[in-house]
Amino acid sequence: MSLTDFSLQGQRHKIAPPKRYGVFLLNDDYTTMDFVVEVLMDIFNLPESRAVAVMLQVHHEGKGLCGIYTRDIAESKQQQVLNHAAQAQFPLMCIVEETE
Ligand code: TYC
Repeated sequence: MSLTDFSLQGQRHKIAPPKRYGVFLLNDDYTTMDFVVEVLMDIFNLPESRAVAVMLQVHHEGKGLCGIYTRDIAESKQQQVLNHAAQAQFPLMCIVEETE
């Protein structure tokens, strides 16, 4: 990962860009397709066509990427998904993984 050089009050500094984290949905047999599409549109701001494509990828392949964010945002999105699913009594699982 490339470092950015900058100087502050006459001193040189290097900062690394923040690590990026992928938020993924996992498949299950109970959560409805409509609910997953709604989550992808409302929480991950995907247009309906992309939301349907990601939902079908999860349904067929077991896992699908919803978005890539800094750690705080990724964990906040994950929590929003888990809260929304619990409220609707669906077992939808959402995980966060550091990207390479
Ligand atoms: N497999 C679910 C069904 O057939 C749909 C589904 C898709 C569930 C994606 C979870 O992350 C998921 N109703």
